[in-house]
Amino acid sequence: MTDCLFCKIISGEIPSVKVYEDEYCYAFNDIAPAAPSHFLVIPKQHIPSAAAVTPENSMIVAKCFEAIAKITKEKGIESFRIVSNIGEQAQQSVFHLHFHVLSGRDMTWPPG
Ligand code: IU
Repeated sequence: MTDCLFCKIISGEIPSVKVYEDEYCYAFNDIAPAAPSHFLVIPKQHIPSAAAVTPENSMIVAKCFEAIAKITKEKGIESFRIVSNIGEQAQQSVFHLHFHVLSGRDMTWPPG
């Protein structure tokens, strides 16, 4: 999608600090980290949110979770939180599916 900020990050049009990349996914450090380690894992295919996952594209979501497992293992991160906000009430601000991966501090539950 030409006007999607995360599609522009994937293409390199908007700079990012890359953490990982494969055929299906791209991961980069969040510009406004909410934890000592905070990166985002996004599918290269434009999917607006987790609410738009279908039998046709769900394999890509599995690939994102494989990437999360791989990255955290390589970084030695044993405890972390995965968050995906869907819709404005849940504070989604970029409408390209993304998984926040947060770690490095004590967390609370329920989230705010
Ligand atoms: P949200 O769940 O849609 O609110 O998350 C979007 C995240 O994307 C948010 O944490 C931003 O700090 C982050 N982000 C980024 O890392 N780089 C960017 O160029 C833009 C947003 I735009």
